Amino acid sequence: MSSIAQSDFAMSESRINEVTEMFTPLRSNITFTAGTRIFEENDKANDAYLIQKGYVEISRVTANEKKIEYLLGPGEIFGEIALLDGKTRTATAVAIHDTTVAPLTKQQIQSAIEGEDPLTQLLLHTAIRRLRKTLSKDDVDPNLTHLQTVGYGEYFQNTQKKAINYINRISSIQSAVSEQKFHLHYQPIIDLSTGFIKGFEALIRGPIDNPDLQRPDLFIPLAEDLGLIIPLGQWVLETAINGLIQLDAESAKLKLKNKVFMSVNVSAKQLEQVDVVENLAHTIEQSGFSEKRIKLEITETALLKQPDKAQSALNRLRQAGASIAIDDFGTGYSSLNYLHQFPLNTMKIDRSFISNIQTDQNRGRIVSAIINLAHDLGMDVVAEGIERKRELEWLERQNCEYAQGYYLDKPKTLVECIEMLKKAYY
Ligand code: G
Ligand code: G
Ligand code: MN
Repeated sequence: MSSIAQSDFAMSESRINEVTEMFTPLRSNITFTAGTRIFEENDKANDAYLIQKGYVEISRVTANEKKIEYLLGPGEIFGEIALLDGKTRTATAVAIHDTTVAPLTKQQIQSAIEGEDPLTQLLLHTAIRRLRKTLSKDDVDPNLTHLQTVGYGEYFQNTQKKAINYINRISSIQSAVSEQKFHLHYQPIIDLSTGFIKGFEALIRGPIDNPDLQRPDLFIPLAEDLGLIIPLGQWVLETAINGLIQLDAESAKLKLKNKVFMSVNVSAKQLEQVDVVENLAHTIEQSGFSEKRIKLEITETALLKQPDKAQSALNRLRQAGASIAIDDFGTGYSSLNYLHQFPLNTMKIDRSFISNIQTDQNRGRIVSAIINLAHDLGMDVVAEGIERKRELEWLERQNCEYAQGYYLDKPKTLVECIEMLKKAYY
């Protein structure tokens, strides 16, 4: 046997430990018999513990005297302070009955904290720091100025910076939403068989007075976290409908036969609450646009989060007269299983599949297959992100109905779109 394979693939011991840790969500429970000292004051810390069964006494020694601080039972955590601040144990823990605990590793606790928003992280680290200081036996040096006492190391300073930045972003988006500072741009969607404009996608734009929130892919997720996407999404729908009314008026003047559709992006969060869906549905009904002139774009990830809720929301919106497009297809967890379960009319193939489609044969095969799949399921197809002539030419040879992208047109103001209708085709 050759040894090449082994040396090529050998991992260092520390890497193996790292990988094992990553894939071991919980270590197995440990049972301590009554009287066992689990750890002692000033020990180094490796784990915190969640008590499953039994009792643990937490004590500290001050002036040579042991003082019992707590008696902890099932469901309580101990050993978390040293684990969170990386210092030594503030107390001694002794099992006073036979006690079973689930060990929590530093990595688990850190990733739990890092999953929280920056403000929660700051609150938590601040609480731990204050607690550590309260428990500290060292007197604070009276000569320290306030500024020096809060000079807490790089990690904490980063946590502080992130929290300040987060608060500023929150207040920027809150005022932008309440003052309705947004506007919509519209990007044409072209019918590949005629070259005419078939519809537009409404895309939200700032201005938000914060350099970190200039693009919708930056401010939409924050608006979702804060629940602001609900009023914002309702405003987008109403504004896009007004846009469609004006486009129709212009089409009538120009005696254009074909009426355009309006695509509106809808976030998963807007589909979660029945009353929010009801408002959207009502707005669509009120607009009087039937024949699927309003298309709602929803990402596949949004549908899969809570499939049952999503399904009844989509049914309600279809009943109101909207058609439904699945957005960014191919980038989420493309579970093919759901495709036929939801009431979908249109598939929008993500732009990552389209770029250089002509030179990359495999990519071309995938897109062809996606187009056929969509058609078999009764959907029409929009290819997104056409940036080059050759991509458009390739798509024209496929049975893809519609295309959208910078090569055709960038998102533009309503006035510019009305001008575009006058030229009408490419
Ligand atoms: O152009 P663009 O940078 O606008 O959009 C970036 C992302 O933001 C896209 O994924 C798009 O779907 C999303 N987006 C744009 N406008 C809206 C909107 O009005 N509502 C929601 N929920 N998402 C939007
Ligand atoms: O996720 P959604 O499909 O809604 O996003 C549309 C986004 O794609 C918008 O941000 C829009 O500005 C952008 N977009 C539209 N056409 C093109 C294109 O040809 N190339 C690139 N890179 N982005 C595009
Ligand atoms: Mn979209």
